[in-house]
Amino acid sequence: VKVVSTSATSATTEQVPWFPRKKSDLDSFAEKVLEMGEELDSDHPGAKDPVYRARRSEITRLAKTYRHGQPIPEIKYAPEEISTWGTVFRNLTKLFPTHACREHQYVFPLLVQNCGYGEDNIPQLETVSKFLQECTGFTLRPVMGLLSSRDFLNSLAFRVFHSTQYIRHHSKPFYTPEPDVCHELLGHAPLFCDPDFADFSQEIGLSSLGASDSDIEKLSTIYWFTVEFGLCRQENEIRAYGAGLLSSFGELEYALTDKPEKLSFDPSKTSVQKYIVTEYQPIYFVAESFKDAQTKVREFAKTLNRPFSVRYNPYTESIEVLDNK
Ligand code: NLE
Ligand code: FE2
Repeated sequence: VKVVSTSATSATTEQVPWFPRKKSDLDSFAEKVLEMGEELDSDHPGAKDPVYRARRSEITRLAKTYRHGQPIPEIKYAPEEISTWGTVFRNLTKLFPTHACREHQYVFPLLVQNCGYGEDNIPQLETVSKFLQECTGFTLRPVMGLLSSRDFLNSLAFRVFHSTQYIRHHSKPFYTPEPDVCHELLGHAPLFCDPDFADFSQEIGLSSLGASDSDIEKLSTIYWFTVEFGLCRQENEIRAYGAGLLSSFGELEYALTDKPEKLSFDPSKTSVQKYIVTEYQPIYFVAESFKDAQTKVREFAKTLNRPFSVRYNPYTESIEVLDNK
């Protein structure tokens, strides 16, 4: 890990992991992807499909050279890609009225009206990013594949969300273990339009700046069980707000049945729960309300080990480090 001094004036020089201070610092993450970027694992449904592989590397190459401030490159999706999107879109929109949280249901029609969401069209990240920016100041940034948890969470501090632009393999439309454009646009984007959810996500990001490796692990586990796979109680029913559920018509349906275990969301327990990344989750955490989850995560973040606090300055798009905790 690179280390930096948190403060030039501080008498004791605190050594903490490097973290981005301004939005353009996120450019340094562009080439550091963990997996599923250009090479596909052998058990990936697209691994033995040379046409799919070539298409993936064409799209990920654009993400690799993307830099802060540039418009996100437009992708001309092929008919087969649009048909995969169509299958996902049709099946999910059937489930949303009974399975999605109310925030998602409120925003979804706005995305249809303003951003070209529809069965026959894969919206462009650039269009959606501009819309999000008007709603909550969140923007999207193209990415090749999975970033490290630290890099991924750090970018949330800037209200930047890393999004893939390629689509899942057509042979498994109902579920993919990795993010793809369906997951980003149908799962994540609607929630980032919600001001409370945006604050909540940025809060996790701010807590992750300069955090120890073990705190990063806790925060990314919380992220996993909320932003990715969170359930919540609304009008006495359980609904999904996690993007991993809202983009998988297989898992969305399964999650609200009696098959998985459902525990109450509690950051001190949730942050240490083990999870699998390649199958439907055996355990979900249910938040009493969206606001409640937000407050609990905020309280939990205060208990983490960090000798300073941070604040985001939206005018300069940079992080201010405060010596007090
Ligand atoms: N399982 C999700 C889907 O099929 O859309 C993607 C999850 C990414 C973390
Ligand atoms: Fe995700």
